[in-house]
Amino acid sequence: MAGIISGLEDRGARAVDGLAQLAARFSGGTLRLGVTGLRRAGKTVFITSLLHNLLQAGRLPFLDVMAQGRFIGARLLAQPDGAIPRFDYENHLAALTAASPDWPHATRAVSEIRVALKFRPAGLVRRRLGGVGTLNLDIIDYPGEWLLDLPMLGQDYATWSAQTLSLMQTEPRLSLAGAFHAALTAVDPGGPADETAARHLAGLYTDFLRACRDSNVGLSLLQPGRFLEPGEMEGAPILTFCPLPPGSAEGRSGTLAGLMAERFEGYKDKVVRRFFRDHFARLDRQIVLVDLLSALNAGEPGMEDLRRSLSATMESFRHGQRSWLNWLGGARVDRVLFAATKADHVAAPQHAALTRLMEGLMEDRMRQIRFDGAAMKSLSLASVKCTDSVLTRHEGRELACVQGIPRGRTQPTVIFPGELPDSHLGVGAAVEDRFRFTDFQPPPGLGRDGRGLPNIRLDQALEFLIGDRLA
Ligand SMILES: Nc1nc2c(ncn2[C@@H]2O[C@H](COP(=O)(O)OP(=O)(O)OP(=O)(O)O)[C@@H](O)[C@H]2O)c(=O)[nH]1
Ligand SMILES: [Mg+2]
Repeated sequence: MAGIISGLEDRGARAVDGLAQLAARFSGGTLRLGVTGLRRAGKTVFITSLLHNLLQAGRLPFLDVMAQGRFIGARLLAQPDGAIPRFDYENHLAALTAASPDWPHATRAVSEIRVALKFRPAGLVRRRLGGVGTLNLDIIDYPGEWLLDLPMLGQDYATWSAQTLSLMQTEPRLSLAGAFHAALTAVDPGGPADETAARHLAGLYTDFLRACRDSNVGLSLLQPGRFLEPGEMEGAPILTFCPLPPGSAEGRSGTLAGLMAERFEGYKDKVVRRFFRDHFARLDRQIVLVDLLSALNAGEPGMEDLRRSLSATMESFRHGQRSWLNWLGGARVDRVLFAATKADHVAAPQHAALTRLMEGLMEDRMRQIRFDGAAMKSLSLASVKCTDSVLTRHEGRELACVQGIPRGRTQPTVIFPGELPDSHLGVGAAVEDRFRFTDFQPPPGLGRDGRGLPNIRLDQALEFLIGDRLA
């Protein structure tokens, strides 16, 4: 009898165990978080601060799992894809927390990281079952330049050439494209497919893209991204093309335009499609980091360039509700967070205006995402808070300023960056006297208090992005 009872107990315990595991898996599992942002948008700093705050159970007061005391801890695990380098969390953190702190370098290749989050589920039933949930969060970092290749997937060579050359007819691109335009007038797209000519033109076009990137005029839309950050493709023939005036020659092989068109298609197929398939096709959640303030420094053309680049890029992602049917056709992103980054560049009373400005700029794209059925939210955040908001008086008026150490300096300075406009429309081209959004150094002593890196609204971002999976 005793044997039967213990056997029953055993089975009962196993069943409870199984249920607990199931319940835990239900609220945990694996989540791929897509961090989408153009170059310098703040991806690497965001990922580093997010990991640090999770690993230290740090400054995330409004993340429910923390606020409710259910968070057990976080650990870095081996990433699922052993063929990709691991995100260099330790070195990025070391740069930020060094005696003379600095920002991580611009990213030059893809990397990946997995962090496991352990927590006690919130529901009474699941708690009674004694389950502990584990959520594996997978995140990819990559050079922002590569993101802008995604819109090329929907274009053929003639369309891409026409769009690119038309953009190059207006300032500020026109002045930067002098040498390339001069060389174009001397070539015949219908002439023979001469490798030397192709190399020469592609070289001049790459110089033009570099000049755009290095200029201070807020040019975001620079394609193809691998021309600027070739990664492992440095010197590959597939990178030897450029836009040519569209005609009929691109359809004829043996012509210069035909050669360029073949390489364009090869680039799409071997580089862009592969990048998308390997890293973006299976995202569950997405945060879009928007560096609005740098664009605003460049006036209305800078804002328009940012809008155009981000909107085109966002078209590549599949947004919508999850359903069993979706699983057959590949995952959909069911939550999208638009985040205006570097909010610490402006004083706290301006944060709502910063968010509104981003919402205005991305209005069409946001409407589309909502229509597709994904949940959406927008906010402004700082992954690493480098300033304090201070009020000063100037000519009898109170001004909301920020105090921090401007890049390249050593002493804290009070700066009035300017008041944000209500709309991106009508900002005008000459904004030098209105806005001065300065870059700041990371403050000294970061991480020394053993808590997470100081930030603005990282907890709210995380609550929206993964909070439901930690419930
Ligand atoms: N003040 C402040 N500056 C930030 C913050 N996040 C990023 N920055 C600034 O923005 C720069 C770019 O940030 P990254 O995280 O390297 O940007 P990224 O998107 O990874 O850029 P790529 O690697 O070039 O694609 C940094 O060097 C900082 O100057 C922030 O939270 N606060
Ligand atoms: Mg980076």
